[in-house]
Amino acid sequence: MPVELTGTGLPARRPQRVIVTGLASDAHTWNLVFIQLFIEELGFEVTNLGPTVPDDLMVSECVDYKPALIVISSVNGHGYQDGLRVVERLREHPELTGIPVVIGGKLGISGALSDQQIPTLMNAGYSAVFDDRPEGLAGFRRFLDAIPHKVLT
Ligand code: B12
Repeated sequence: MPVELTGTGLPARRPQRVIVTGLASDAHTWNLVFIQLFIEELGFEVTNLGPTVPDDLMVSECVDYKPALIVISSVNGHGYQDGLRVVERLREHPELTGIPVVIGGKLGISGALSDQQIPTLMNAGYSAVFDDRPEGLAGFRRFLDAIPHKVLT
């Protein structure tokens, strides 16, 4: 099948979908809006599930959308505990095992996580953890840049 080309002769690309979601206990919203706009500026389509998302709803929406990436944002201090629980729910679903899942924000009760907590989140199933440190957004941007866009055929 021929590849669809743009006016510049480059292959046309379909934006990949990213799911942005808060966690069940977290009522904060502006972190989610900020992350949605940040991701959209890099050319992705975002479905933002909003704050206080129950685990079951998060899993079912991710199964329905089959996004290229799942981004969890939390700032209320429960992100570490809730994030551990929810990634296990996502990873135990056969249709979600191969989808990258990242978490970021103010994940601990005093903001940043300890050096032991990040490997624990990674071992639980996250593809990356972006703690609330100055380099967090730059690292997240590099992570997004590495996600290939689909070429239209
Ligand atoms: C507004 C606010 C509220 C409002 C929220 C209203 C709303 N509709 O959102 C209300 C009053 C409801 C609220 C409630 C609470 N809050 Co409040 N809240 C804030 C406040 C003042 C601003 C948050 C905000 O909107 N920031 C603007 C957004 C754009 O920035 P951000 O959230 O910081 O996100 C940035 C980064 O974290 C990062 N980021 C976030 N997610 C992700 C994801 C990825 C992948 C990446 C890479 C980066 C990233 O990027 C963002 C931009 O830089 C902060 C303090 C502060 N100045 O930050 C406290 C704060 C977040 N709240 C806090 C707390 C403790 C609470 C409560 C528990 C208080 C209580 N005892 O009831 C409750 C929790 C309610 C709940 N169920 O979640 C603490 C959290 C402590 C922690 N994590 O260490 C903070 C930090 C205040 C403090 N210094 O203690 N809060």
